Amino acid sequence: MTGKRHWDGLKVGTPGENDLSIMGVPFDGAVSNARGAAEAPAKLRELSKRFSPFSEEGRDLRNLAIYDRGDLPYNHDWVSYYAEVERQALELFQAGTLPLFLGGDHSVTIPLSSAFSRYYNPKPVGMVHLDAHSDLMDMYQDQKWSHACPQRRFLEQDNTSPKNLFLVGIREFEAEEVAFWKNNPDLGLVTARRYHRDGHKAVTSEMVSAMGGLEAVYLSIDIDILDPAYAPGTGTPQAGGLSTRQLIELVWDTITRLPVKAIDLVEVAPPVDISDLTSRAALKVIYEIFAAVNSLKEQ
Ligand SMILES: [Mn+2]
Repeated sequence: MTGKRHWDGLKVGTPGENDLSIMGVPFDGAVSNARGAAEAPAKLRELSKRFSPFSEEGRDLRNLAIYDRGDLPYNHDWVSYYAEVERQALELFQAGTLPLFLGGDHSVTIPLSSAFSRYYNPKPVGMVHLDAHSDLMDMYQDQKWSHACPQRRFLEQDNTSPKNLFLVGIREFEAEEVAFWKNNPDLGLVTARRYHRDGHKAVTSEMVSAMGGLEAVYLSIDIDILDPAYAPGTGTPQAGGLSTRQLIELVWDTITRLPVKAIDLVEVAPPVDISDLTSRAALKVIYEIFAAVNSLKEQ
C-alpha cells in the first residue's frame, strides 16, 4: 500500500485501534464519459492539510483516530484488481471499525459492497445511494462492471433486496432503469425533484422507516448528487441537483439514524474540476462524516 496520509490535526490510529479507516481506490477505468476520478484520493489527502480539525459546529475532532491504509495501486486487469479491492475491504470489515473508501469511479462500489454483503451474510444489509444516477443498469457499454451498474450488482447478493436499497437525488435515467424501478415498487427511489418538493425531513423519515430494522447499512456517496454549481469536477455532471448543505444534512442523518457500517465517496474528478471546488466540497462532506462519527462515539 502506498499513498500520502494527511488529515492533519486528527489522531493517527493503528490498524487495531481507530475510529475510522480510510482506503483509497483510485480506479477510473469504468467511466462512460470524463476520466480523472483516479486522482481523487491523492488530491483529497493533499487538500486535507488545510482543513481544520473542528467540525462546522465547533465539534473537536482531534481525538478521532484515523487509520489511513493508503491507496490500492491501480492495475489494468479488472478481475485481479477488483478481487484485491474486495479482499482488502473484507479485512477492514473484519477489523471492526468503520471504513471510508475514497474512489475512484462508482464501479468501485461493486467489489466494496460485495465484501460488505459477504461479511454480514446471512443478515440482510441495506444501501443508501446518494447520486444523480440510479446505477441500476444490468450492462452498460457491454460491461457488467460499469459505473452505471453498481446497484444492480449489489442486488445480486442474496442478503439484499430492493426494499433495502434507498436512492436519493436521482435525476437522469436510462430506459432500463426506469423499467427496473417500475417493476420493483419496493425500491426506495427519491428523485431530486421529489426531494425538493417533499423536503429533507419527509425523505429522511422515509429512509429511516425503510431501513431502520437492519443491522448494517452501506452509504455510497456519488459527488454528482450535487448540482454542478457546487461540484463541477465530476465525470457525468447533471443539472438540477442538491446543494452541499443538503448533502451534509443527508450524510449526518444517515450516519446518526441508521447503522452505517461502510461509506464510500466516489466520482470526484480533479482533472476536470475548477479551482478544486469539487474536491473541497467532498472534503467538507468527509470532515462532517468525521464529526457525525465522533458524535456517535460521545453518546
Ligand atoms: Mn452518478
